Amino acid sequence: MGDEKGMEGVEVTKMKRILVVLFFLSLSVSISAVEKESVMINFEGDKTGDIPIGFKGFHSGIGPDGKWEVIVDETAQGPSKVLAQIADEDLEYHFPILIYDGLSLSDGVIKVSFRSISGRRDRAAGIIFRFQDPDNYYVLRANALEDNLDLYKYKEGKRKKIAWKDVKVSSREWHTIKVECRGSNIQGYYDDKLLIDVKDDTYKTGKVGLWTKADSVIHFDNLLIEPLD
Ligand SMILES: [Ca+2]
Repeated sequence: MGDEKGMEGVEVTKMKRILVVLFFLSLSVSISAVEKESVMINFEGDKTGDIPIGFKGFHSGIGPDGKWEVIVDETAQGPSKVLAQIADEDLEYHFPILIYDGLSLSDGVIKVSFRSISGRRDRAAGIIFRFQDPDNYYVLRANALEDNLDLYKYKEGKRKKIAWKDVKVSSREWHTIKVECRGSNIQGYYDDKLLIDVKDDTYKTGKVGLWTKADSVIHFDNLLIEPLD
């Protein structure tokens, strides 16, 4: 009897181990599936007037969240729905943010098309990456009033410029910005031209999103999020 009980105990322990292994296997499969999937968001399936599905609004600095909604822009390439940030708060240290809630990214490529519509203080369009919270993240942004591409780090709500390059950024025309990050290497592209190439290891992973500044009214389209191995 004693032996039988012992055997049962061994069997139960084995079964538990198998279940634990299966659990962690399924966990690692689902995590890698999320991290390795490329996402292209063109907003065509979203409802005009709404925040696109899967996104969440925040802000850095002072003032309210931005006002983000899907609108029709006849100048967009191909299909014509785009994402617009239409609030035009006349505040200096104010940064509307819209985060894609679907995945966290460590190494990857993030690219978006944008068009600066208006803004007297700023006409700035940015890609947020390795987002921890609205006070801690990186942003690569182009500004059509300043004609430059800058990379900033936000840490505990304070903004620090890490790298920058002067480049002509016209208003009301479509352009692209792109981030490529691998470990501490961060590269910034404007219209597919490499302009920023630096190292920073403050943040290693985090969510991805879009960013504007002050009274910038910006249209965004074709947000690509591509994890790298
Ligand atoms: Ca579109």
